Amino acid sequence: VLDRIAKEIARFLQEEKEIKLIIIHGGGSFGHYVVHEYLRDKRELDTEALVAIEYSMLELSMIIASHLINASIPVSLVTTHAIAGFNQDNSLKIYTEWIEKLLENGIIPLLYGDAVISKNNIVKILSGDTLAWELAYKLQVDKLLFATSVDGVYTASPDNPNAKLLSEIKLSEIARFSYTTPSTFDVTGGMLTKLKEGIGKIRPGMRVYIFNGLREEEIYRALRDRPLKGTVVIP
Ligand code: IP8
Repeated sequence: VLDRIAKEIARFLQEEKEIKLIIIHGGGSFGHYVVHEYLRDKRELDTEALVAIEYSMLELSMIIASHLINASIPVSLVTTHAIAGFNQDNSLKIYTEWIEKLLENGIIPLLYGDAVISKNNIVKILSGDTLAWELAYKLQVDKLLFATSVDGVYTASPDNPNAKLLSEIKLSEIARFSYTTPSTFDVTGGMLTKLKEGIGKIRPGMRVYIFNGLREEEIYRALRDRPLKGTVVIP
């Protein structure tokens, strides 16, 4: 899957040489499981957990970076915990200066959801989704793409046979969605986080799509603004 995704991104970049792109990935089968184990055994995330989670996420990111680099995508792996953390009031602080420098030089920053330290010395999990919305807001991007393992946002859990795929969703209306995540191991809240974190961060005119990255060509099509299926997110 990673090789196919890398090829789709590489194809788009070949066609759009001037485009500025940031890639962010989530915890997948790495970070979430480590967090889950620490919370199960110790009920809290301590410094030992921080070290283990950060290391596990870095391992995943190295794997992802290697697939992207093999497809000739000029990626610079930016360790999230070194440039981001939470303020005392729970707002997110990201040092974006070097990300912007990379973009200016045609390099694609690769970041990821991570364990970070907050101003009040608490270890916290920063979801890749939260990071994506914050960066999109700070850097005033015109497009934000969420490649997931389902076709988009449904009216209920996609496992539910009555669930309907929404072609569009207004962030102001998400309160009526009750499901959170199809997996007990997803410690950051799945689809609802992707949407909730956009409140106050989405700008009018910004194109935001949630679509299925497991479907062949869909990432390429989304980069081209025409995913086959999916949900368009609007304010
Ligand atoms: O999968 C979570 O990132 P996400 C990262 O984007 C960790 O929510 C460390 C579980």
